[in-house]
Amino acid sequence: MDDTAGQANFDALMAADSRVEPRDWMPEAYRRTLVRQISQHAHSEIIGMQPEANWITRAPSLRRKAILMAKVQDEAGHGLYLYSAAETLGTPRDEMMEALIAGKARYSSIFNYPAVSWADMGAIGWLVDGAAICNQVPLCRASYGPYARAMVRICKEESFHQRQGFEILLELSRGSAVQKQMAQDAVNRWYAPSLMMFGPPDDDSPNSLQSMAWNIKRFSNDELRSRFVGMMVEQVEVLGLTLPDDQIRFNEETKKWEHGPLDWNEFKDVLAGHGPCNAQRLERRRSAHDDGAWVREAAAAYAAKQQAAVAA
Ligand code: FAQ
Repeated sequence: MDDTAGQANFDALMAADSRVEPRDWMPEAYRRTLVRQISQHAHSEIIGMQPEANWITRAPSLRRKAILMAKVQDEAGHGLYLYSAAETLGTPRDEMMEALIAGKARYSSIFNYPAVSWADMGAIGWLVDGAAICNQVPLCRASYGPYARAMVRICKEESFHQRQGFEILLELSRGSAVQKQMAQDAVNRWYAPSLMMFGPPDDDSPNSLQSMAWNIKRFSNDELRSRFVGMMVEQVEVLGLTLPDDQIRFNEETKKWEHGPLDWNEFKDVLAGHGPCNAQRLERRRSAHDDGAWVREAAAAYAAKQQAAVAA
C-alpha cells in the first residue's frame, strides 16, 4: 500500500473505531506515540516490582508471602506482554531495555517512592493498582490491537491485585490501634502520588489530544483522576480509614469528583530523576540486567546451536 492509500485506510479504521494491526500501514507519529506509551508502561511494570519485592521476605505470614510473590511475578508478566506488543511496532526489546537502564526512558512516577512499612503493600495494592485499573480498563479499547489485547489480561490480574491490597488494609484497620494507624499512614503517603499517576493536568498534557484523536487514550488525565477519586471515596469508608484530602467533593454541576491541589513541582522533580528512590530503582534494574547476562548468552548460544542443527 502506498502512503496515500495507507493513510486513507488508517483514517477509515479510526473513523470506524476499529483496530490497527501490526502489518497495517500507520502514520509514523502514531507508531512513535505507541512505542513511547507502551514501552513506558512496560518499564513501569518491571520497575514496579521493586517496592513490593523488597517486602517478600518480611511478609507477616506464609499466606501473605505466597500472595505477594504471585503479584510480583504477575507484574513481570505484564512487562513481558507489553514489551512484546511494542516489538510488533518494530522496536527491539534490547533497545527499550538499554534506554531504561541508561536512564533515558520514562516509567511511572509512583515507583520512585519508598515502601516503608507492611501497610504500604496494602496501600500500593489498593491505591496504585486501583489507579492502574482505572487508567487501563479504557486501554482495552485502544486502537492498536496487540496493546488492547495485552491490556485485557493485565486488567484482570490488576483487579486481583487491588483486592489483595484492600484486604491487607482492611485487616490492619480492624486490628490494634497501632495497626490501624499504620494503615492510615500508608494511605496518607500513597494518596497524592497515586493521583499523579494519571499524568499532568489536561491543560499541561501535550500528548492527550492527539492520543485521544487516535483512539489510544479514551479519556483525559483529569477525567480519569476524577473517576478514581470517586471510587476511592466509597471504598475508604468500608476500610474505616480516611483520605488525606479535605477538599474532595462531588460537583453536581459538572457531575465530577473534585480533589485538593496536587504538588505538580514534586511530580516534575520525580520525572526529572530527583524522586526519593529514582537512583536506587535504576541501580537495582542495572544490576539485575548485568546479573542476567549469562542467561541471555546461554539462550542465544542454544538458539544458534538449534539453528545450526536445522541447517546441517
Ligand atoms: N509518570 O502528555 P502526557 C502500574 C509523562 S502500571 C511518569 O499526559 P500521555 C501497574 C508522559 O510520558 C503504571 N511519566 O502523556 C503496577 C509524557 O512524557 P513523554 C503505568 C509520566 O502519554 C502496579 C509527559 O509526562 N501505567 O502501575 C506520568 O498522554 C503496582 C506528558 O504527559 C501506564 O503507563 C507519570 N505518572 O499520558 C505495577 C499506563 N504521567 O513520554 C507494579 C499507560 C505522564 O512525552 C505494582 N500510559 N508522564 O516524554 C498512559 O495511560 C499514559 O502514558 C499516561 C500519560 C496517562 C501515563
